[in-house]
Amino acid sequence: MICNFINLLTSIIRDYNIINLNDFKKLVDNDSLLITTDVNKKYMVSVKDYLDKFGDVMIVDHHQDDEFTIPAIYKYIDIKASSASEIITGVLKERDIRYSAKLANALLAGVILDTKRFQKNTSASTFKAAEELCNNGANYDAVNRLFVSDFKEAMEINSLIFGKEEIIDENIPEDMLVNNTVIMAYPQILGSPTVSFTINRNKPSTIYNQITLAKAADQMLNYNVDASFVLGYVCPDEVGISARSRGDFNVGEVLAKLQYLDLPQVELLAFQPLEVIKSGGGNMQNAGGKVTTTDIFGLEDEIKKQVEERLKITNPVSLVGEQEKLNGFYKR
Ligand SMILES: [Mn+2]
Repeated sequence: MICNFINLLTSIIRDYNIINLNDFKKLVDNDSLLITTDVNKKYMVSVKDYLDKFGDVMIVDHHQDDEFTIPAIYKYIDIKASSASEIITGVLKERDIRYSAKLANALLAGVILDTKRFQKNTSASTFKAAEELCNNGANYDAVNRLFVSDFKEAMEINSLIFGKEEIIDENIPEDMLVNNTVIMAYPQILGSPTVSFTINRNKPSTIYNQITLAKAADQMLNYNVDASFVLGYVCPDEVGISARSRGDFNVGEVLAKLQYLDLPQVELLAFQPLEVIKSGGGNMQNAGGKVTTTDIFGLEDEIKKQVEERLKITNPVSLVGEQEKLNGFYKR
């Protein structure tokens, strides 16, 4: 998958003059225009220390702006758009700008990535953008093939999500199973949102790549959950969090709250209050963060508390519990 992407990218890059940060420092002046797309936070761009050097700044994005947004005179932010690619496709059409099939493929890849192949955050304008891109030479089948999954990575994600282990303990009257993923329902007047929480509860200290956590959170949206949170150590004393939502439940706001909390950590000294927002934040449907802590379960409790506060429910119903009685089937 990576290889296909690199091929697509290098063929696009050949059409442009790409510069590195050193060239940039020599070239930037008051006549320079910075255009950021799919990102608007100062702390997420590589030129964050040189923002005042640009004459003008333009933002084209689908992430909510906030106090960390790069100051810009030209801002085109549409948080209802599925992806920045959808917005750009609209602009290209509106302005009647011609573009190559290569670029059409790259934009379609952006739409497919952000919508999980049109499974989330997809509106009539998303389909319109896809149609437009296909009419301009994008090949849906070819772009789709860029997203085939890696088998080993799928195994890791699946064992993180579905992992369960028997605890056979003389002190516990009944043998139990520990599930990595729990699903809670929060009864409301209208409907009952469900939220999943995934941690490798059986081997909590396992180190994961943040991307694996994000893909696991993504995958949980294939099931009957409205929002998913996946936590895992990304370093021995740092927990990565990835959250996804398919609808109105704002996971970005839940994770942003973490920075204001005193987490019940084992190593309170190691906690850096701004870490969460610095390394992630997010929007309504996609959010990520990192917290310096050695207490992954304490962090999970804090996130659960935030979710309860948000949904105004203090006693959610567990649909899939952390522990379940071990039936004979699992016993060896
Ligand atoms: Mn995006």
